[in-house]
Amino acid sequence: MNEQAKLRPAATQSPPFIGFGARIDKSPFFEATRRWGCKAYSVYNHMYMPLYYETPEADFWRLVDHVTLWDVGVERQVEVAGPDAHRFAQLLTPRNISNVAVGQCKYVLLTDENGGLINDPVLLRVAEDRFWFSIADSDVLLWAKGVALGSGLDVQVSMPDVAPLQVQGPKSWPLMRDLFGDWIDDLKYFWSRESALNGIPVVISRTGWSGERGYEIYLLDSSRGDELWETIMAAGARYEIGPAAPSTIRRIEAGLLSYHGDARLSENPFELGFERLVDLDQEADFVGKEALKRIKAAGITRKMVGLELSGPPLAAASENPWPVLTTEGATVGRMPSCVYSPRLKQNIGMGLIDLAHTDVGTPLVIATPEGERPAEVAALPFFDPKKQLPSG
Ligand code: THG
Repeated sequence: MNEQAKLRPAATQSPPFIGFGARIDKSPFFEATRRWGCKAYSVYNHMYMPLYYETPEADFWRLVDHVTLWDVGVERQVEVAGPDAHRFAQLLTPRNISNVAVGQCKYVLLTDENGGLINDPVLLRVAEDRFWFSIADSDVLLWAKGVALGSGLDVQVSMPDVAPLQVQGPKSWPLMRDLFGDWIDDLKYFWSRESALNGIPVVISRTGWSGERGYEIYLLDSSRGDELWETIMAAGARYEIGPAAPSTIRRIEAGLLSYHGDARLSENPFELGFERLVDLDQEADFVGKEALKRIKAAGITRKMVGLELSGPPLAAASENPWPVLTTEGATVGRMPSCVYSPRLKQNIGMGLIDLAHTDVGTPLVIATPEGERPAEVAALPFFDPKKQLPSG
């Protein structure tokens, strides 16, 4: 380190750039996101993912009051097709998917042989013998290919050229009706349907990562990304649409898991409060079944909880998980996700804490980069506890 750098603490230096290059892929909407003023990107599934446009807070208000358009081309589809597709899809997940109808979607977990979390995708049954795992940030294509090789089942595992957009916010409903027709009124939460917009082939699902009412539009012809984006923006002008991205504020309010940040292979579904996504009594086998039976019988030792931090808005984002301590100073967990909610006027977070300290109301201390902050265990989600906004 040179002398000048030593004099300046890291926090006061402007953050370094991450290079753009051929090793990281661009979605069919990438040029549109640049044109519409995306100010920061992250990397997710080996692709650039927009983070925000105006400010994270302004984008949040537009999401909860109006409607926003997100480039989530990073949600790759791992397709499982062939005569044994249904059996193989079941082999990959602890959730019982025996009754999933064509057109239906399910939030599912994928686990490894130890019951550790591989991914938490949305599953779409796009045809009788064709399933899409719409994945979070881990290499499910390679995992699924490996499991398929050893399974002896007749399936093809691939990653088709499909790029989703999310249209999220209360006004997504009238906007989607204007774009696609009255049948949008009948599309139920976690159902999907094939459609087209000016001849652009798409799949529509009523899903999303916002805790608000919303839809996803999966583009099937990647040469027409720009056209699709601009058509939606033009139709959305009367609803005050704006470009945005997965909102950290809104998803922590909703208690939605961010894979790899909040949990990864080292965590199991029970620690994450996902009992409802695990069916140990089903007849079918799935990867991790025996391990999850053992974990359930032995009981978990730590749990994901909500945390409310007192004090003024925190400036620092949780670049690294912050240590969570008891009021006596013993480390009892970590908090990977934390944000200031301008609606709740509170710093809120999610963390994995030793079980003895997870009752709602338990006082704790968070060691933030800005100093120690008193905190309290809170129930998840922080907002809309019955999840009526997305499903209503
Ligand atoms: N849509 C699609 N693919 C995705 C996401 C998405 N892939 C990446 C990431 N998001 C996957 N993770 C999630 C996490 C939560 C939800 C969806 C995807 C979700 N949860 C609801 C909840 O917790 O209230 C509903 C859960 C349930 O059905 O029980 O929607 O957003 N295509």
